[in-house]
Amino acid sequence: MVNVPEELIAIFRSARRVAVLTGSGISAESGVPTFRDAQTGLWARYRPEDLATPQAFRRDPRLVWEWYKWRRELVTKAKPNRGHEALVELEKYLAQRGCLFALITQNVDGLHQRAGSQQVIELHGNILRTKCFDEGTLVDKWEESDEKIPRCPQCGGLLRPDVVWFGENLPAIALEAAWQATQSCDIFLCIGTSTIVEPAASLPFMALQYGASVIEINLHTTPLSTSVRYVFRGPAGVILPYLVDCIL
Ligand code: BJW
Repeated sequence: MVNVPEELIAIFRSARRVAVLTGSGISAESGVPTFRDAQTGLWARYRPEDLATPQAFRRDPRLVWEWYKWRRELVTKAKPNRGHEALVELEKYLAQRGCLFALITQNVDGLHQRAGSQQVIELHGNILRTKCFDEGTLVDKWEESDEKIPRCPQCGGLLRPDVVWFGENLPAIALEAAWQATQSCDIFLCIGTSTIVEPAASLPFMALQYGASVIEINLHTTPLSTSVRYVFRGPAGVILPYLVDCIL
């Protein structure tokens, strides 16, 4: 089934710093929809400009709130899968050897943390956190209501999910940490992302420029595929556990 070259196993065993970038594909086997997959992706049914921009929220906050409420419930019920778990095993193995590990994720579902990953950098926020649309302050306690969109207890502004919409800057600290990990790693694993959405999409290319061995795990070809030496075609929930078993 999966052929893991001996040289790749050797690269992992001698690595000092490993960085991983994940996208929605790693959570697909937990039942969380991706964005751009034909048929099953969220953007096959909804238009990003209607739901995932600040302008969309200003135009129709109820529509956006309802959509995120549906997704929040879906994510809350989802469980981490074998792909998430394999990354926890990899992090433990590397920690035992004194290696640095960073798990950079574009996902907002928190499944890496729920699986047990420790060093998670969330580039696009977290759907389970809520913040004030006007001031950006995180709000812990608010009441869900069918009639009204919850409001900020401090300023009365509308609340929104703490995720990064198109046209918004990524959290500066997370992005800086992602660049740092990418530029200093020996191995960069790119898992379940279409590598289309910037600035995350540039990270594997940056890793290549800085001399890392870059590995892609994806069901399909992406703009990254032709640039990297190690490509594994298949579900992350199958490939990752196998790869990690070979390394351990
Ligand atoms: C499997 C699998 C299995 C399936 N196993 N694999 C430079 C050039 C052009 C445009 C821009 C640019 N710089 C910035 C932009 C604009 C924009 C952008 O990138 N647009 C592109 C669409 C072109 N970027 C932004 O606006 C970002 N902000 C920014 O850059 O600020 C500065 C700035 C502002 C304005 C102008 C210029 C600069 C913000 C981006 C925010 C992205 N937000 C979202 C929504 C998050 C909240 C929410 O969840 O609702 O983030 S969009 C969505 O896409 C989500 C994801 O994190 C992100 C990436 O998607 P991902 O994870 O890759 O999913 P898919 O569906 O695309 O791919 C899934 C993959 O998995 C596929 O390849 C499958 O084959 C695979 N797969 N099952 C393994 N079992």
